[in-house]
Amino acid sequence: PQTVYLKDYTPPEYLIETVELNFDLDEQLTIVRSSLSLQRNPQSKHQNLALSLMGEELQLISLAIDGVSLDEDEYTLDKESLLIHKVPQDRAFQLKIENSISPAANTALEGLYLSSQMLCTQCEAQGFRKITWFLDRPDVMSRYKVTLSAAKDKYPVLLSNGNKIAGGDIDQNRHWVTWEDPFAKPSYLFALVAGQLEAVSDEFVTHSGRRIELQIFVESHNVDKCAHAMQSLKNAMRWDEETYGLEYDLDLYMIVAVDHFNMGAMENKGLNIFNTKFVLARPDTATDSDYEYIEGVIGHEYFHNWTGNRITCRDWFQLSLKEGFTVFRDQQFSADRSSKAVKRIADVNALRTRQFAEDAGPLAHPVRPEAYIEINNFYTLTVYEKGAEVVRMLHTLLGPEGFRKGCDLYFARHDGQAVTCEDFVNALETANQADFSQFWLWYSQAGTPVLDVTEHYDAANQQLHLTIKQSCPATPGQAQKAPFHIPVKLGLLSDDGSAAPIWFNQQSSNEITLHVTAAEQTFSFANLAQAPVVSLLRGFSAPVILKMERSLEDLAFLLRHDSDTFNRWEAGQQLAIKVIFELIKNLQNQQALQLTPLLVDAWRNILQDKFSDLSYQAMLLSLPEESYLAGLMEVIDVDAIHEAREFVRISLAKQLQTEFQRLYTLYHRDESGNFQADAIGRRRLKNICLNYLISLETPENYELAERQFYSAGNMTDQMAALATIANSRHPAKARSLDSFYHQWRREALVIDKWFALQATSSMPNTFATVQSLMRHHAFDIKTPNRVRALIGAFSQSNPVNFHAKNGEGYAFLADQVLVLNDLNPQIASRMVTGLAQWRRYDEERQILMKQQLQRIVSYAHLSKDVYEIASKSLA
Ligand code: BAL
Ligand code: ZN
Repeated sequence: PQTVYLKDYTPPEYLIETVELNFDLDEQLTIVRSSLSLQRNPQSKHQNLALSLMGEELQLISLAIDGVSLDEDEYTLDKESLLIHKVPQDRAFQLKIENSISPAANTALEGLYLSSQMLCTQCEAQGFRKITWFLDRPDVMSRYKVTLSAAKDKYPVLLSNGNKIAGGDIDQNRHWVTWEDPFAKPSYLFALVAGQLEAVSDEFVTHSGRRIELQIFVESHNVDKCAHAMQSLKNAMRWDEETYGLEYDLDLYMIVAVDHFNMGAMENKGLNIFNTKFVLARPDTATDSDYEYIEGVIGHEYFHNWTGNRITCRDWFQLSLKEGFTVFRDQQFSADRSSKAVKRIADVNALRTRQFAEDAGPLAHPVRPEAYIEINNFYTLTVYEKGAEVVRMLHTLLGPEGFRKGCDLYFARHDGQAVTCEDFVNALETANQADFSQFWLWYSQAGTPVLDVTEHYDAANQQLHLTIKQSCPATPGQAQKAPFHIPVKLGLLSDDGSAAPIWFNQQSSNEITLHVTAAEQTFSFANLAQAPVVSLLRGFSAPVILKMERSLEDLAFLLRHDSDTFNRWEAGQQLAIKVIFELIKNLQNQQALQLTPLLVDAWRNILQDKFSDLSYQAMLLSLPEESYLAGLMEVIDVDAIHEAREFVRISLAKQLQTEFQRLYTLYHRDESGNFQADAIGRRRLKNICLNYLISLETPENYELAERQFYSAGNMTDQMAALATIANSRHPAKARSLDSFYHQWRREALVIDKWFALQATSSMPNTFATVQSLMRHHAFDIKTPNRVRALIGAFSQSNPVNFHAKNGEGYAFLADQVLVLNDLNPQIASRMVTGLAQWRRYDEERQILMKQQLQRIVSYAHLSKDVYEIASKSLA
């Protein structure tokens, strides 16, 4: 397969001003008639008389230029393109293409496909070329007019981008609708939907008084699960006006929920298509976290209307231009809508557990990559989540007003254009007279920077000196790294826990941002009569690994007193990590385990302190996840990690049982349907208490879980109880799982949870369960959500069982990857990542994982998607 390089970018040779598409829709055979008004791009340097269009898996019916049909010798057709040998150079011309496609045969879910009984599209990144031949690249922006015709009974609802301008009956059985989108857009934002759908409608009045019609389309049995998505959309529209001054531009905003979707959702202009997972919610079917994700994703796709659609990417290397920025915007939105502290911790937790692993492995790449084989493989945690952290740092460096000024200039300068990450950073620089030339390295250098910090207190001069050394490990293709510009937020604590004034450069404040720019720098702080306790990297002000020797006592002190909510939580995590790693050492040396009273005291304090934000209190009580601990180990020992962490969980439960029970009883009440932050907090706190309590494996705690499971009126409580049961030796485990399945067998999204719960159980017989679930009649390998719930959850979120020493987990995953490869390459390549980190394990596991990767690479019909991930993992 060929590699595409950023350095080879050239402007398009032709532009397409307008596109008229006519679809004769049918699930077996759809006819597409496309009429393109083309002309040579004055910016193009080529003198080619030919026109090359992208197209895959299409059947050509006819071709004509300005009404004259083309003969077969006037064009060349191959698997990926249509080359018309000669087209007019000095004037605009009309190219008409007629072709057919087969939606029902499309299992890759790119282009036009069938999901349940509905026809829908997914065109990002390069799906449009599976609909018709086109200049399928984001820097070709055109105005679209789309006519859909279909059978009335099967497809009563016909949707596309923009505004509906006409429609009618063709005959008794077929009808048609025409849509027009007044805004020029790249082909990846095209969408159509046809099906038996019901609309849930509402409206939004914009800041300038325009009335926008809002519609969420779902299958009829889901009409009762749209209220939260609709409210989230209205919240997002208001928030973007208030925070960024951005107003919606069309008169209609539509969202369609589909069962089969490779991604979470898609921001098609005026017609978002969503995975049902991020739309549907009812208190009894969706957890509190589901509600939060839905609001976040609805916001994300809405925010794309400006950051992605009005201003789009010049080429796919610039993906983070729209994704990093839009993730940052959705994070800000969710933080404003819920608890800022909890949202930040959740985002950092996800970043450190998953993106840091990507950045440290064979698939590491810069936020703005320079080469790819298959662009679908670059919808990564690095492009999205690290990209968002990079935008967050720009926000920190400029402050909220400066950042907003920069964004205003970006929108004013580039509206209607396809631009680069440089254009974005340049707008922020110009508006603020800032210099981000060194900061730019965050876009171009891969790998997670490491900060090694040492402190020295000089009692005689009452000064504290902090020496910060930065380094960044080599990543594929980048052996050496230049120093980054890293904003490091700092606070100092006096020994009574209050803030010690920070005297820096003759000025005093309670918190400052240090600019770390050199390989080694020392910062000095004056007027400190006593050595303060340092609180560094507050709010996780940069996506770096902080290394600083700290005593358990200092960490416990910060956990009690730090006024920065992120660092307070982080101190508890660091404390638990230190303790767990000591225990891992003991396990590896076959020594007896003992839990230090210091951790018990720290956790007791959290349990006994008063918190206004109970979700935050629950987070403080959570132990670091096994996958995060794994990332910190030189050679990952999955069994020791699991055993040590379990030992801590059980020991804390034993020693603090009364406290856990007290809080459980205090907050266990039926508040189903109440999604206020305080009710969510009560559920979170109670459920983490339950999680500790059930580890004791006593009949009364087992009963507590079972009672909660059967009496719960909301999915958060039911799921939390079932999760503890499934992850234990609870005698009623099989009965509870069966009962749950029968209760929810008609709700696909709940059944996904049922699959995932069993696939992630750390109990010893899980692999056999996974195998039998693969044969369960509710399992369907053609449904991405189900694949992620079973195969994805097992291989990516069940370290002890997936990494079983006999290699059965690895062989199983490779088997499934090869099956998926032939059906849906995008999903297949996502599953390969379970094997990518093979170098991090012991030698025996390395050999077994590598064997499976080699087996995958040698498969005869390997897709580009899977080939790229598997071969890079082996390299
Ligand atoms: N653009 C692909 C889906 C998303 O990031 O919104
Ligand atoms: Zn996005």
